[in-house]
Amino acid sequence: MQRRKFLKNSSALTAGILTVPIIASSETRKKPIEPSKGSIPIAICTWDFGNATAKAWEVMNKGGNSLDAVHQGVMVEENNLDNRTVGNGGRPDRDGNVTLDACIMDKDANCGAVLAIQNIANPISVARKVMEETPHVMLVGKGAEQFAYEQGFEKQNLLTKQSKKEWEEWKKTSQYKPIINIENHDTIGMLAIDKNGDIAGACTTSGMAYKMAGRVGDSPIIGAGLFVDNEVGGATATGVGEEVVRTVGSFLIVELMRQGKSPQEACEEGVKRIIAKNKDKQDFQIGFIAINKQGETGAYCIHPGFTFRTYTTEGHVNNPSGSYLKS
Ligand code: SD4
Repeated sequence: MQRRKFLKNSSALTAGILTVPIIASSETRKKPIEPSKGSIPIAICTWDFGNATAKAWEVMNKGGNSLDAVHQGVMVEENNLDNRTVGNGGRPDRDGNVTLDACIMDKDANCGAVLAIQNIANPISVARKVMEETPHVMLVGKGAEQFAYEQGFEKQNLLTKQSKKEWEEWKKTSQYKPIINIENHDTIGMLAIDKNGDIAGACTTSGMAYKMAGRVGDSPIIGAGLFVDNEVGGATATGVGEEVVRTVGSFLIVELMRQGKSPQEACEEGVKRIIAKNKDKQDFQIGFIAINKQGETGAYCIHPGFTFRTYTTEGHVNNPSGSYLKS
């Protein structure tokens, strides 16, 4: 598909009006953009979740801030029943329960998270309520669910027919084996910078398919699955969460950017730290994306196949990430 070109209109930008393509391009770049050109405003997310970045862009185009953009952006995938790795329709744990993890962080380091919440289709909205309506950062399990009902969220059965059928099939062998890029995991992590230059991030997932009951990965853990520092930038992760938690991956990447690394260099270093702790075992995928205050982006993963979406005034593109292993 022909790449759409969008001219930057600086007067429109100052007036808060962005040039937005009506239809999102589904172009996939051939090569990672490296080093990326800075561009503000911007929305980026893990994997090819173009409808989510399009939503985030639309929100900012209507004058919304980066927090609203990432919130509403990732909700698109939470509501997508065909996405069996996020939100409603997500794959269950090994007991057949869909348990969801999500977190959100704003420009002032306010943050909220829900861990292993059940029966609520939009955990990111509950995470935002935790951030805005409670003195806490994290609510887990039954407590998170109870809080959601108090806030007016509806109880919903999140196990779709298709997910149930697949889970019943899985039970015949009960083999717990993440398949690289195929995935039984495809978390959406999103970062955005609005026209004021403020950064926010959100991350939401159903976690590893057929995980042990009660298992939580990196995605709702501030610093691991997501981190934002409005002075520096933001980072978010996808893949086998245990490995991201062990290196506090997203915080590490933001700190590396604070020390002067580009988003690309910082993501590469983040992956290398994980590799260094797994010298004999590389049969798992991790992907990081990052953004700095100038709107430059970076991404890196272990195995080829990870992509990330960027939406700027230049266009809406699915970008292949560079990878530590080459095949
Ligand atoms: C987890 N990091 O629960 C998540 C899964 C994931 O792409 O990222 N999938 O460990």
